[in-house]
Amino acid sequence: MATPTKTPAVNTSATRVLTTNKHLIRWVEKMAELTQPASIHWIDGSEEENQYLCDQLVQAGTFTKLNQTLWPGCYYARSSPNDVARVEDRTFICSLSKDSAGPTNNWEDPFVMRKRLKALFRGSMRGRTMYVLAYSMGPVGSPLSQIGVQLTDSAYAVVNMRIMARVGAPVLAEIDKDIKRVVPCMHSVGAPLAPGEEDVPWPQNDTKYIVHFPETREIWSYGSGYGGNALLGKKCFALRIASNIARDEGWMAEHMLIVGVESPSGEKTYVAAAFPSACGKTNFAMMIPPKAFAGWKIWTVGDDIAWIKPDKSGQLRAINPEAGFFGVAPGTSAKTNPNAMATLRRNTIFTNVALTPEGGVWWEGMTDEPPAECVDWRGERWTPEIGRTTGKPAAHPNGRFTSPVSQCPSIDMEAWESPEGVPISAFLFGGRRASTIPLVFQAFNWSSGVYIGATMGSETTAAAAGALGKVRRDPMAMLPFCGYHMGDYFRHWLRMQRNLSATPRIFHVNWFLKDDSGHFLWPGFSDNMRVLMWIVDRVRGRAQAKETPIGWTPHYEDMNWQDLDMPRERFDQLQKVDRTAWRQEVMNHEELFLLLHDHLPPEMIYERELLICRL
Ligand code: TSX
Ligand code: MN
Repeated sequence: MATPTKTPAVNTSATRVLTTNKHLIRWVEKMAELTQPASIHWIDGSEEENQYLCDQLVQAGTFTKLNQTLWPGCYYARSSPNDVARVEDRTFICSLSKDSAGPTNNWEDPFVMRKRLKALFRGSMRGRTMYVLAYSMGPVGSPLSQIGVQLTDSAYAVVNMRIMARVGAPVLAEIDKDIKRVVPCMHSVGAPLAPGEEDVPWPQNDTKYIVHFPETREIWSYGSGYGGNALLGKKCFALRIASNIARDEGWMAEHMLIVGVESPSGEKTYVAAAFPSACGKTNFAMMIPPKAFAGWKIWTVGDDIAWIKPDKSGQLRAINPEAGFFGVAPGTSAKTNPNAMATLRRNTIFTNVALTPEGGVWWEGMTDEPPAECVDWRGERWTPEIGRTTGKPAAHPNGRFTSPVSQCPSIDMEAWESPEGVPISAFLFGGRRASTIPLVFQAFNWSSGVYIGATMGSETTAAAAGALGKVRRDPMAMLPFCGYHMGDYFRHWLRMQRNLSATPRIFHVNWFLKDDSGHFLWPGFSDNMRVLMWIVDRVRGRAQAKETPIGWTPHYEDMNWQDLDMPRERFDQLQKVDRTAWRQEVMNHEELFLLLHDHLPPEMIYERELLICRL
């Protein structure tokens, strides 16, 4: 199955200090004194070093090398069943005052938390190597980029971070220039090894803490080796800490994908979009237009996070701070997302999916036919029959692939690493809503658009989450990721307009409307291009629109229906604004506003009143 691994070469970079920055060296020494690692390894980011770490992970049983003919450069990992997702109830924003964290974040007094963390981290790396991982979120040297240094006892975190961010020597060189503040990130899986004690494939601790200190710009993560808990550049830095930096410095750290829409004449329009989870964000970011759109192209810049800043002329420009995709595997297929499937064919780390007998991977939705037999994400034998009788999936629903952005066929080669970022012409908000919210509508102006983003929500799909089909508000898809009070976050959005010469147009989309018998009204996927084209035409001042109480909506005639059976009646149903349903909708907005009332900008109240009047 897996090809035998070579004995790792001597790890020459271990214990070699790769910086001249005295503050960094002193901090690393201090943290080593606290956590007591057996050795320290400064990550240089080289190919040889990565191979050495992957070999180590194979030896430790964390990684299985996949069949290198079918899956070149790919590895497979299974986590502990107790460490499969972000832990929101263990995630803290430790600002000096509870008030600045807001009611939607967990808060603890920073002095109390620091004491607790010190106790947890004391000796937590015993018997392990502490890796010093310098990383840049955004292209190295870009004025929009930020630097972090993660100290971690997880080689799994290091090799994943090497895909997700720019790491090692070039970043250390940037640190040595001493021009940018560095965000210190402490990470321990919390599983020290006694002398002679044998390691487990997935070390972790049942006690978990994901802690952010917004004022001192620090991250401390304990007990988990998984995804957003352990790859600290992603949700912890690029969203929770960066949202604080962005508010202070007048830019935006958003949970948004970025795509470029190219017309047949070569005109490129960039849009950024925020969707809650389970809305197909990565699919949208890599969308292939239908045949009817000959000459149109979607270029991927990012699938998860956007850092957006006004340039000197007052135009918003965005970068993708990441260098990889950490995508949900189940549901990803040649049908739903061919570009993702092409991206993950090589140099990819798969976590918590199923392992096939030929040394490949599989997950629910990848193919119509499941493999006759495989090993599931728990390491147990799985057959379609076992799946049917036990109801257990082969892959964990949150199973992931970690793949380099550069391997995506739709990657915007010209622009995705441009240090100045791409110009943003439109913001899209979206949600999964079976009724009430039309396929697409455009906000009247910036503040009504902020209101639309602030009140967006999605219907829950997971029966396990309780109330199936209940709308859960997720403002700008930032509820779990805003590192400060959500009310202040809306205020920051409203304030941003003052520094802009041309404000991006704001739209809301909903691919998930259903008819009375529960069938989807909109085909979705590639056909979303039809909506995107109207959006681009609106931005460019080319398309007409109809005024409704909630915003501007497309005329049937202004959309391209070639190769799609879309009767006018069906379109009317997709674009219907039901005043009765909307009055109920606005009532539900109040619930969120009451929660945030003491920091809610008055504009949000005014926008709600205006909407009620129009309804
Ligand atoms: O990702 C999705 N997108 C965005 C694609 C660019 N999904 C997948 C679910 C989210 C994880 C969608 N599902 C989309 C969508 O636009 N739309 C739907 C709903 C849907 C599902 C199946 C069909 C149609 C719509 N199938 C047929 O019509 C045959
Ligand atoms: Mn995300």
